[in-house]
Amino acid sequence: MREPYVTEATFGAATLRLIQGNIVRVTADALVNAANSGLAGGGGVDGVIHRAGGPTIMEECRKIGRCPTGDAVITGAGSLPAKYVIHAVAPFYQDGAHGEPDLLRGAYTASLALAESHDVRTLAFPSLGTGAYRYPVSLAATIALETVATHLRGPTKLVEVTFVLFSAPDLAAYAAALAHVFEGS
Ligand code: AR6
Repeated sequence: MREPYVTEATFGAATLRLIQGNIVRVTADALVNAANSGLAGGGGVDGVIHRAGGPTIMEECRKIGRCPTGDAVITGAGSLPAKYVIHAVAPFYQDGAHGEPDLLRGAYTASLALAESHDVRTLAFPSLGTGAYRYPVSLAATIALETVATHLRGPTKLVEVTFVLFSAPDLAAYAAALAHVFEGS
Protein backbone atom coordinates (compact mmCIF):
# COMPACT_ATOMS: atom_id res chain seq x y z
CA MET A 1 0.00 0.00 0.00
CA ARG A 2 1.27 3.49 -0.80
CA GLU A 3 1.87 5.92 2.02
CA PRO A 4 -0.67 8.74 2.09
CA TYR A 5 0.98 11.67 0.30
CA VAL A 6 -0.20 15.23 0.94
CA THR A 7 1.63 18.31 -0.34
CA GLU A 8 -0.84 21.02 0.60
CA ALA A 9 -3.09 21.69 3.57
CA THR A 10 -5.19 24.68 4.55
CA PHE A 11 -5.63 26.05 8.07
CA GLY A 12 -8.21 28.84 8.11
CA ALA A 13 -6.87 31.49 5.70
CA ALA A 14 -3.37 30.00 5.63
CA THR A 15 -1.90 27.38 3.32
CA LEU A 16 0.94 25.04 4.20
CA ARG A 17 2.66 23.61 1.11
CA LEU A 18 5.51 21.25 0.39
CA ILE A 19 7.68 21.64 -2.69
CA GLN A 20 10.95 20.21 -3.91
CA GLY A 21 13.60 22.78 -4.80
CA ASN A 22 16.31 25.23 -3.83
CA ILE A 23 15.24 27.66 -1.10
CA VAL A 24 17.02 30.64 -2.67
CA ARG A 25 14.89 30.27 -5.79
CA VAL A 26 11.71 30.75 -3.76
CA THR A 27 10.15 34.21 -3.45
CA ALA A 28 8.74 34.85 0.01
CA ASP A 29 8.68 37.68 2.57
CA ALA A 30 11.11 35.66 4.69
CA LEU A 31 13.36 32.66 4.13
CA VAL A 32 14.50 30.56 7.07
CA ASN A 33 18.19 29.66 7.19
CA ALA A 34 19.52 26.45 8.79
CA ALA A 35 22.17 28.27 10.82
CA ASN A 36 24.64 27.40 13.60
CA SER A 37 24.76 29.06 17.02
CA GLY A 38 27.80 31.13 16.05
CA LEU A 39 25.86 32.55 13.08
CA ALA A 40 29.16 31.87 11.32
CA GLY A 41 27.93 30.57 7.99
CA GLY A 42 28.62 27.08 6.72
CA GLY A 43 27.51 24.57 4.10
CA GLY A 44 24.05 23.43 2.99
CA VAL A 45 21.26 25.99 3.20
CA ASP A 46 23.48 28.41 5.16
CA GLY A 47 26.10 28.49 2.39
CA VAL A 48 23.59 28.94 -0.38
CA ILE A 49 21.70 31.75 1.42
CA HIS A 50 24.86 33.75 2.21
CA ARG A 51 26.23 33.26 -1.32
CA ALA A 52 22.98 34.27 -2.99
CA GLY A 53 22.18 37.12 -0.60
CA GLY A 54 25.60 38.74 -0.49
CA PRO A 55 27.77 40.03 2.39
CA THR A 56 25.27 42.27 4.21
CA ILE A 57 23.57 39.23 5.76
CA MET A 58 26.85 38.14 7.39
CA GLU A 59 27.54 41.72 8.52
CA GLU A 60 24.21 41.72 10.34
CA CYS A 61 24.88 38.25 11.79
CA ARG A 62 28.22 39.48 13.20
CA LYS A 63 26.46 42.36 14.92
CA ILE A 64 23.95 39.98 16.51
CA GLY A 65 26.75 37.62 17.56
CA ARG A 66 25.19 34.31 18.60
CA CYS A 67 21.91 32.43 18.65
CA PRO A 68 21.27 29.58 21.12
CA THR A 69 20.33 26.17 19.76
CA GLY A 70 16.54 25.92 19.55
CA ASP A 71 16.13 29.64 18.89
CA ALA A 72 16.22 32.03 15.91
CA VAL A 73 17.29 35.58 14.99
CA ILE A 74 16.33 37.80 12.05
CA THR A 75 18.32 39.89 9.54
CA GLY A 76 17.65 41.54 6.22
CA ALA A 77 17.87 39.40 3.10
CA GLY A 78 20.58 41.26 1.16
CA SER A 79 20.02 40.81 -2.55
CA LEU A 80 17.62 37.87 -2.18
CA PRO A 81 14.02 38.47 -3.33
CA ALA A 82 12.80 38.52 0.30
CA LYS A 83 12.57 41.07 3.10
CA TYR A 84 14.14 38.95 5.80
CA VAL A 85 16.26 35.92 6.54
CA ILE A 86 15.37 34.17 9.80
CA HIS A 87 18.39 32.23 11.08
CA ALA A 88 17.17 29.21 13.06
CA VAL A 89 19.47 26.86 14.94
CA ALA A 90 18.45 23.19 15.04
CA PRO A 91 20.16 20.74 17.43
CA PHE A 92 22.86 18.32 16.33
CA TYR A 93 21.11 14.93 16.56
CA GLN A 94 22.81 12.44 18.86
CA ASP A 95 20.20 9.85 19.82
CA GLY A 96 17.02 11.83 20.47
CA ALA A 97 17.50 11.64 24.25
CA HIS A 98 19.44 14.90 24.53
CA GLY A 99 16.51 17.29 24.21
CA GLU A 100 16.61 17.22 20.42
CA PRO A 101 12.81 17.19 19.84
CA ASP A 102 12.22 20.23 22.10
CA LEU A 103 15.16 22.08 20.58
CA LEU A 104 13.99 21.40 17.02
CA ARG A 105 10.46 22.49 17.96
CA GLY A 106 11.97 25.62 19.53
CA ALA A 107 13.79 26.52 16.30
CA TYR A 108 10.47 26.41 14.42
CA THR A 109 8.49 28.20 17.15
CA ALA A 110 11.05 31.02 17.39
CA SER A 111 11.07 31.41 13.59
CA LEU A 112 7.28 31.65 13.50
CA ALA A 113 7.27 34.22 16.33
CA LEU A 114 9.81 36.40 14.48
CA ALA A 115 7.76 36.09 11.29
CA GLU A 116 4.65 37.31 13.12
CA SER A 117 6.42 40.23 14.83
CA HIS A 118 7.78 41.37 11.44
CA ASP A 119 4.41 41.12 9.63
CA VAL A 120 5.60 38.31 7.38
CA ARG A 121 2.82 36.93 5.18
CA THR A 122 4.75 34.33 3.19
CA LEU A 123 7.47 32.22 4.80
CA ALA A 124 9.74 29.48 3.42
CA PHE A 125 11.44 26.85 5.59
CA PRO A 126 14.07 24.29 4.67
CA SER A 127 14.13 20.99 6.56
CA LEU A 128 15.97 22.31 9.64
CA GLY A 129 18.46 19.94 11.22
CA THR A 130 18.31 17.09 8.70
CA GLY A 131 21.55 17.79 6.82
CA ALA A 132 24.83 18.40 8.61
CA TYR A 133 23.03 18.08 11.97
CA ARG A 134 21.77 14.57 11.08
CA TYR A 135 18.24 14.74 12.47
CA PRO A 136 16.35 11.73 10.99
CA VAL A 137 14.10 13.26 8.36
CA SER A 138 10.84 11.45 9.18
CA LEU A 139 11.12 12.42 12.87
CA ALA A 140 12.07 16.00 11.99
CA ALA A 141 9.24 16.27 9.45
CA THR A 142 6.61 15.36 12.05
CA ILE A 143 7.93 17.94 14.53
CA ALA A 144 8.25 20.62 11.83
CA LEU A 145 4.76 20.12 10.42
CA GLU A 146 3.01 19.70 13.80
CA THR A 147 4.63 22.91 15.04
CA VAL A 148 3.67 24.92 11.96
CA ALA A 149 0.15 23.42 11.82
CA THR A 150 -0.45 24.23 15.50
CA HIS A 151 0.72 27.79 14.86
CA LEU A 152 -1.49 28.25 11.79
CA ARG A 153 -4.54 27.00 13.70
CA GLY A 154 -4.19 30.02 15.99
CA PRO A 155 -4.30 33.75 15.20
CA THR A 156 -1.72 34.49 12.49
CA LYS A 157 -0.75 37.02 9.83
CA LEU A 158 0.83 34.27 7.77
CA VAL A 159 -1.04 33.30 4.60
CA GLU A 160 1.44 30.80 3.18
CA VAL A 161 4.15 28.65 4.71
CA THR A 162 6.21 26.64 2.22
CA PHE A 163 8.62 23.84 3.08
CA VAL A 164 11.30 23.68 0.40
CA LEU A 165 12.68 20.13 0.39
CA PHE A 166 15.92 19.55 -1.44
CA SER A 167 15.46 15.92 -2.49
CA ALA A 168 12.58 13.73 -3.66
CA PRO A 169 12.96 11.37 -0.63
CA ASP A 170 12.79 14.36 1.73
CA LEU A 171 9.65 15.62 -0.01
CA ALA A 172 8.13 12.13 0.30
CA ALA A 173 8.97 11.99 4.02
CA TYR A 174 7.34 15.39 4.62
CA ALA A 175 4.30 14.46 2.49
CA ALA A 176 3.77 11.27 4.52
CA ALA A 177 4.18 13.23 7.78
CA LEU A 178 1.71 15.91 6.61
CA ALA A 179 -0.90 13.23 5.92
CA HIS A 180 -0.51 11.99 9.51
CA VAL A 181 -0.58 15.50 11.00
CA PHE A 182 -3.78 16.19 9.08
CA GLU A 183 -5.34 12.88 10.12
CA GLY A 184 -4.78 13.80 13.75
CA SER A 185 -6.48 17.20 13.39
N1 AR6 B 1 17.49 24.48 -0.53
C1 AR6 B 1 16.71 23.70 0.27
N2 AR6 B 1 17.21 22.73 1.06
C2 AR6 B 1 18.53 22.52 1.03
C3 AR6 B 1 19.43 23.28 0.23
C4 AR6 B 1 18.85 24.29 -0.58
N3 AR6 B 1 19.59 25.06 -1.37
N4 AR6 B 1 20.70 22.83 0.45
C5 AR6 B 1 20.61 21.81 1.34
N5 AR6 B 1 19.31 21.60 1.69
P1 AR6 B 1 21.70 21.74 6.36
P2 AR6 B 1 21.29 21.53 9.29
C6 AR6 B 1 18.72 20.64 2.64
O1 AR6 B 1 22.97 20.95 6.46
O2 AR6 B 1 21.19 20.07 9.23
C7 AR6 B 1 25.51 24.33 8.04
O3 AR6 B 1 26.88 24.16 7.83
C8 AR6 B 1 19.60 19.49 3.09
O4 AR6 B 1 19.56 18.46 2.11
O5 AR6 B 1 21.70 22.95 5.50
O6 AR6 B 1 20.32 22.30 10.14
C9 AR6 B 1 25.19 25.39 9.10
O7 AR6 B 1 26.15 26.42 9.11
C10 AR6 B 1 18.90 19.09 4.38
O8 AR6 B 1 17.77 18.28 4.09
O9 AR6 B 1 21.23 22.25 7.84
C11 AR6 B 1 25.19 24.61 10.37
O10 AR6 B 1 26.50 24.47 10.90
C12 AR6 B 1 18.38 20.41 4.95
O11 AR6 B 1 18.42 21.33 3.85
C13 AR6 B 1 24.67 23.26 9.96
O12 AR6 B 1 24.98 23.11 8.57
C14 AR6 B 1 19.18 20.98 6.11
O13 AR6 B 1 20.57 20.74 5.90
C15 AR6 B 1 23.16 23.16 10.10
O14 AR6 B 1 22.77 21.85 9.78
